[in-house]
Amino acid sequence: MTEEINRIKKKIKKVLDKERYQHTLGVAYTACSMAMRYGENPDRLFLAGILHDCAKNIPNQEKYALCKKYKISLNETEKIAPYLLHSKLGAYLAEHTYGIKDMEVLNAVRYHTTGRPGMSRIEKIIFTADYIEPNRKNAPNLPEVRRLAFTDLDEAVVKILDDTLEYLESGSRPIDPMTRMTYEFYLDYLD
Ligand code: DGI
Ligand code: FE
Ligand code: FE
Repeated sequence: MTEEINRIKKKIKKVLDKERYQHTLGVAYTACSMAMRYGENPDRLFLAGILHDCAKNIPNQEKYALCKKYKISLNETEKIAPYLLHSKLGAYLAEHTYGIKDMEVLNAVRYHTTGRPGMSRIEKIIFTADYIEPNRKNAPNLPEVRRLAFTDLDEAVVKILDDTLEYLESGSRPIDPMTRMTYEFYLDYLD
């Protein structure tokens, strides 16, 4: 692994709790394997995986304060569901605190929770690796999504969004318009 990745990995370990760090390593190695499957650069995917939840353990109040300070604009759903903020804020920190310039890596962090229409392959890999990494235990249809992740990435993305939307609807949780837009985009895309 490169010097840069090792440096960032050490920093990330300090800002995450134990469980979140284990999840982060799981995402990094899963994304790395998927990079090998799809002919992407494993280092870029490892780096994106290591960084994707870098803002997760910041207290919610502080997340809002930092978004305001850094002029990160929030939609209505993000204003009421603070746990959604860690992706946008994470992308900002990845760029400005961790010194990442690779735009695709930054976008993979930015859109890892909701996805977005027209994701790059790197973004799709992080979105999927976050859902299937080995420490995940309770997500629905895990065996199927894990298989799809290595056979048909777009189908994996649709399945994850389908299950996520169902989970959010069943609990009357606020749905970020981006999550639905991504789902509809990839559903059309598969036809
Ligand atoms: O940060 P992680 O837990 O590793 O994973 P994540 O960033 O993908 O966050 C997963 C959670 O985000 C999961 O409980 C579903 C939720 N989520 C995804 N899309 C939406 C959403 N929550 C709301 N309220 N609205 C969404 O559109
Ligand atoms: Fe996350
Ligand atoms: Fe995650």
